[in-house]
Amino acid sequence: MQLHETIPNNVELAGDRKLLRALEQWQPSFLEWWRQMGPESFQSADVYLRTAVSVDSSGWAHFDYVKMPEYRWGIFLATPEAERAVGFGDRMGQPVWAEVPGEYRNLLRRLIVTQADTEPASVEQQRRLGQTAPSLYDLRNLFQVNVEEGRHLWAMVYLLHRYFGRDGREEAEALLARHSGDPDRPRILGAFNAPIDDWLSFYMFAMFTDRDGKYQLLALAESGFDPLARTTRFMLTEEAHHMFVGETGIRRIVQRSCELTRQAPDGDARRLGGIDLPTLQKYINFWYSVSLDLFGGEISSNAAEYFACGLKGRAGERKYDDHLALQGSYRMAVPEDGRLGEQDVPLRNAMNEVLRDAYIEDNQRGLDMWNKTIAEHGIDLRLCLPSRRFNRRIGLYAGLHFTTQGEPIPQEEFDGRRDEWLPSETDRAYVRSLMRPVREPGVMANWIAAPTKGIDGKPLAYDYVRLA
Ligand code: BYC
Repeated sequence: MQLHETIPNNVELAGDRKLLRALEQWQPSFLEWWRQMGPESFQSADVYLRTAVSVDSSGWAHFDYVKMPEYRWGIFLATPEAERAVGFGDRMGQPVWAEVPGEYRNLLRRLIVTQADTEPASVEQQRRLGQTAPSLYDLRNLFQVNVEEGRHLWAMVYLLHRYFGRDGREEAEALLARHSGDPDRPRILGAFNAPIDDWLSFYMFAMFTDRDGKYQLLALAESGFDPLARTTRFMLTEEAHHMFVGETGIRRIVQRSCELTRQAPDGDARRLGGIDLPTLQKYINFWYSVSLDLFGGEISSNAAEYFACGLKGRAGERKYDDHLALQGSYRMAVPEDGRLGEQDVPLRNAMNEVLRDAYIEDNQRGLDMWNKTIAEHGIDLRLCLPSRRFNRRIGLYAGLHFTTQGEPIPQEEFDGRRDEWLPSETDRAYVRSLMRPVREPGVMANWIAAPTKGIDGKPLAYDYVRLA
């Protein structure tokens, strides 16, 4: 079968011989990468997966059993908007670009490569998790997320091959040559080099890191480079499921943790094999802070340039009144000699921070849901998001030390209290010790509650993964 028949697409692949040839050359490398770096041990299992076969409402969620290497990684762009114009920045009101404007070629390539790099990175980070899935339902969700990240890689590689010529082809190869955590050729952004070797980290990643993905994609969905805007718009429909997996995964752990806390004679869920709420808080502190780093520096001339050129906007640009952002400023806390002062930063240079604000607000909604579950069990503790200054590696607060409340403290104090705030080796070892596979349909590991319903209207006790 020819590539354009196996790759469902709405980009007229069959009629574009040059593109078809380029993708036909890249596909074997991709499949080789998937076999080497994708989910370990489950390549021949039949997985009940959702595949997008078109962008309309009947085609974007087609469910069936599929072996992962045979997944149909489609290339889809959202339906074009007639007479779309650049919605922000110095080119505001001009027609959007159907091809890459020569003067923005490098900037655009960099944005697309950074986005693209995260997709295979996450598959690499999660490759061993299948061995310890807490249920068949969760195992299937992991694989759904993995194949969709693979599809997102295809989406970005399509843009590189179609619009960036030889440079694009080289970048597409390089995407398969960098690897998460590789000391010589690591992935580009920090959080994508952190190992994910337990399911608590996986749900945290899907909650906090995938949500960075949502906000970066929302910002790119505003792009004046129309193929990028349309590609990311369609990716967002899939991203929602990844965050659902994270948010509900943690909610289920919280629920089980509360049940076990109530049952344990001394109120410690660990005694009954659960994950206690204080440990959950530490994992939140870690994954939230590394995900905040993914938005880049608070003050960024790169972000100002992306905005000025109409390449990357704000999430939901339409809800703002001023799309030029030349007048306003953003007041932020800036460290000065061990204290925090305030600085007014020109709005365009604060675009990373504006996007981070929208992200933080969205996370808080998820925490409110988890806290509702805790309150329903009559437990006083509440989970919270630490300060945006806590544990940062990128931007104004990098290299400095703050409490989870955001107060500056000396390094010695931080080092002394580190294990109070972030998962200690003992915490990690404990969480890892709980990771044992459960493969009987409908049964859950002891440390996580059952979800409220199955997938695609199927019962919970369904064979979501048929092991070969
Ligand atoms: N780690 O001006 P600055 C997703 C670099 S997740 C390492 O502060 P800028 C997904 C930066 O490259 C979404 N380096 O920020 C989720 C620059 O380097 P150079 C991914 C970092 O440029 C789960 C320097 O520091 N999408 O989709 O505005 C599963 C100064 O940068 C980091 C995107 O990222 C970091 N955390 O960068 C699967 C969208 N942060 O050039 C998928 C595309 C910054 O000076 N990328 N640096 O050497 C962008 O929009 C921007 O590049 C950034 C911010 C958001 C990364």
